[in-house]
Amino acid sequence: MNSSAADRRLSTLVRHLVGTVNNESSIISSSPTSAGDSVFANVVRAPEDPILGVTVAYNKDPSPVKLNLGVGAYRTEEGKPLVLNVVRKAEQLLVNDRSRVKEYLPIVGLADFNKLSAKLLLGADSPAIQGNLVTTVQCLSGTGSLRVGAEFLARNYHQRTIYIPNPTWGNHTKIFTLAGLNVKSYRYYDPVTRGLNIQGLLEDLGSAPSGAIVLLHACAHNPTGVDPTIQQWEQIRRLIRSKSLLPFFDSAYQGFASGSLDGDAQSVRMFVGDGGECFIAQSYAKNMGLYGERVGALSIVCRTADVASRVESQLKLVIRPMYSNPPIHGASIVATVLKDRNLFHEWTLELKAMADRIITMRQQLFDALRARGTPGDWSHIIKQIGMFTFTGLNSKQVTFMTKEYHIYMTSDGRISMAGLSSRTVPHLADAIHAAVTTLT
Ligand code: PLA
Repeated sequence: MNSSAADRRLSTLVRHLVGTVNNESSIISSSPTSAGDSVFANVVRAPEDPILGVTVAYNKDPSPVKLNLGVGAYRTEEGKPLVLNVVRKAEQLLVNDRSRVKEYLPIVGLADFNKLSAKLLLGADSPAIQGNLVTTVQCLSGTGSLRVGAEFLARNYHQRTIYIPNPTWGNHTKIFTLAGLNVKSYRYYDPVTRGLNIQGLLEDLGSAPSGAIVLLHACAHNPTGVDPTIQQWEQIRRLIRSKSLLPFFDSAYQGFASGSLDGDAQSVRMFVGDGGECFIAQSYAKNMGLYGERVGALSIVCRTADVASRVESQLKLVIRPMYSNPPIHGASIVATVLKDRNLFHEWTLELKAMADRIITMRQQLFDALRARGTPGDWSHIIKQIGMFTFTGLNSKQVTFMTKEYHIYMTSDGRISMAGLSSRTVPHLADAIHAAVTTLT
């Protein structure tokens, strides 16, 4: 890194830290105030994470009717976490294979996993894969893939501005800022229509500086559940290419939105299909239920095989001092499922069942609000896509629902539909009805 890049990185880091603590002096003062005090006596308590902190609050609540719709984690109709059958089978195969060892993986991770992940994302017949234009490295789930990609860009790309949608997953700003990028936003969601603000999006990206990076949600936009149509994706693609912007996809929900792995990869494939460069961060947290295994991949599609291999050599320089090499177990599960025809087929069925259950929950919640005559148009609940509904409830209403009904959700009014079940829909509908009719 040259010295101006290092300076920039340091100053973004300081800005970030100052933003997360209340008292600027606390980050520099390390001397004890009196004998016996901790050298950390001045450390200020940081706020809980806006998403994962919801689970912390939920865990403390003794109420038997409490419901956690904060974090996007799939639950069964019985409200229990789900380990997919194919995952159990794959793990059994791994355990039974005595030839398997626990040696370090290479810096870029498990080779089979990387190849199969690129195929899953770009399609088995992808010319980019066949031409060796894609470098794929195993990373720590979606978050780690985004971070590695961003650090690579901060070191190796001429433009350090990244445009993210407004709103977006809360961690995006922090990931990119701490990697050394300048974060700006583009208009995405229109609260009035509860749909995509395509005009605003095209205007904002149209006035972005040439070469700027653009973060796109591949499908099931978090938190809004609003995705561009295929025609709109085509408009976005043309604009991005005509301005030489660099697309960086966050693919955290492939298969989870529509139930079809290929269907949910269409946006990414449109961009890769035109031969231009493209970054994709992939996560198996949701679609294979491997949340805590931290399995994901970063793929970078380049214009030539030679560039792709040089890019990979630089990715290794990013990864090695960060965590050296990735964990072996989760990636082995994924590779086992993806390379076996029967397991793969079984996975697609289990994935479809999860996606379908979420869609059923949307319908049930919509019907329950209609039955209660809850004021407002709730059709967005059935129109939105993926794991979340962006309800439109304000933070006061959210606080009310948590206090009075023990329903936990993020303060922006996002609810995880995957955390609902037929049993809990009436309770949620009662809470929304009460919140809307008593508070505006
Ligand atoms: N990208 C998006 C758009 C996400 O919604 C999430 C997870 C990730 C990346 C990262 O997932 P991973 O690192 O676990 O692969 N978002 C969750 C969880 C589901 C979280 O906030 O960490 C959410 O509740 O929004």
